[in-house]
Amino acid sequence: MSYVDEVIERIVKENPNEPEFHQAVKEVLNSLRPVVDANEEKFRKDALLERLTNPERQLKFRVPWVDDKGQVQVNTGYRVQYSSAIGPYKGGIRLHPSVNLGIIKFLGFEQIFKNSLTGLPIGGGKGGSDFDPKGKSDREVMAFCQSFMTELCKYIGADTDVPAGDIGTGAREIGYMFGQYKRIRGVYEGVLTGKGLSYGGSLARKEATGYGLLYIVQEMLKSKGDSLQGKTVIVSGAGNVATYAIEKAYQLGGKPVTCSDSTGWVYDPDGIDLDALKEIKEVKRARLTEYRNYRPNAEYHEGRGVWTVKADIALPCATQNELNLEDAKTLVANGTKVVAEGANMPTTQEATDYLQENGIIFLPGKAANAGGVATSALEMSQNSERLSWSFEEVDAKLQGIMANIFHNIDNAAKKYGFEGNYVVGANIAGFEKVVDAMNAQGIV
Ligand code: NDP
Ligand code: 2IT
Repeated sequence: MSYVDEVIERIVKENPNEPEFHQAVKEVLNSLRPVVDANEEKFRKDALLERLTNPERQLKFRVPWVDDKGQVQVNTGYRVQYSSAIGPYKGGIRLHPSVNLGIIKFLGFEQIFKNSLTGLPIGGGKGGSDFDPKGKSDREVMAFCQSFMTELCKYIGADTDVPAGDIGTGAREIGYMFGQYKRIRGVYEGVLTGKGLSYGGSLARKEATGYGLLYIVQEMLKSKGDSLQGKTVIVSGAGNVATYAIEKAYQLGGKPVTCSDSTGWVYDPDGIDLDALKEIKEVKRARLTEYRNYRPNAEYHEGRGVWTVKADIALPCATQNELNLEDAKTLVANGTKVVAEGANMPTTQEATDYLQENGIIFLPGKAANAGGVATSALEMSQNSERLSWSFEEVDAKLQGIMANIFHNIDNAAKKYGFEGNYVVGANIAGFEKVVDAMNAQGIV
């Protein structure tokens, strides 16, 4: 049996009931075959893939807090410190009822390669909790965040592990967590990114993931003599990534016509009303059902259905496995040309295969959504030098980083004979730097 198959089999056996983790490991290791097969003897002897796929450390802890009725609630907190081969652990904190260890491991594993692709010195990690911020008062969210950080603060720091936002964790949650870290540890340092601008945050971090997604799509189109001008874009999600993907799609001449949340989706043939979306989601924290109060001509549908709308470009920006084989068939039948992942692993493996087999250009999340974490690393740099850069400066760096990522994954795919396969290109390009650092640092 090949080394890759052996390690995949072992991962599945040793980590039962973690399907998303298996999915992420299989996707990465399967595309690393050309590199691993060429170095099989050395990699096997060094147990390189076992070390790569086993987190350096996994933390799981109790998070008790008191709700507004005086009832004590108990959630579970996680932080998986996956790989510090190329820098301090770096990755977001997800707050969603679906969070479990397998979800955090899949996200942490992806993060290793994504962070490597940014070209910046950041290792891979991820954290979260099954806490659901939806419908909670500000005081309840603060109570949870303070309790979560009271435990987590023992294990993180500006030079060791730097968490950030993800699903359910935005500026409000980062603020409460930062305050508690500072109070307990007594240090004012860049231990979290995505901070507010008044206490060490970076301009353009809020926009960075969505903007970066459109920058890489633009760079890819440019390489084919095309552009976003006049392109219809379908977007899922209505959170941080989706909102700023929609904003940048407009700025680059595209027309985004959909968005969605976990209850339903909107099709606005005139183009999504960005101000309405921001007011509904960022200010009111409300449901998309409200969208028709702003735009009576738009359609609102319960359930899922964004991928049924005919468009040139599809941007899944909500959550894992939200675009399945049926959706992929619909996209192909509708003549969609590009799928670029704003979310982490939003496309199932079967759907990814179908899209690629049918000539759709597919940009995987670890490349396409890397603009967020890249800008987090820029926030760390600003915190270290105790300076703040202008929006234009950060945005220009972000554009450069996304263009570089595109060319790196494009070149890696070509080098190994998989031209145009950006899944293979991203996994190999991300892996090469990590493996080089691992080899240099000995058996650790
Ligand atoms: P937000 O919490 O801001 O928004 C998430 C959006 O997705 C919401 O509209 C939410 O709807 C929807 N959603 C979440 N879970 C589900 C679900 N199970 N079913 C249907 N809809 C769902 O998160 P972000 O925008 O920050 O994150 C979106 C994706 O992008 C995630 O995969 C995240 O890991 C990834 N990502 C985020 C980065 C960042 O910088 N924030 C960076 C790189 C990747 P509802 O509100 O109804 O739950
Ligand atoms: O998935 C991701 O890259 C993020 N949620 C952002 C991580 C970060 O450290 O900014």
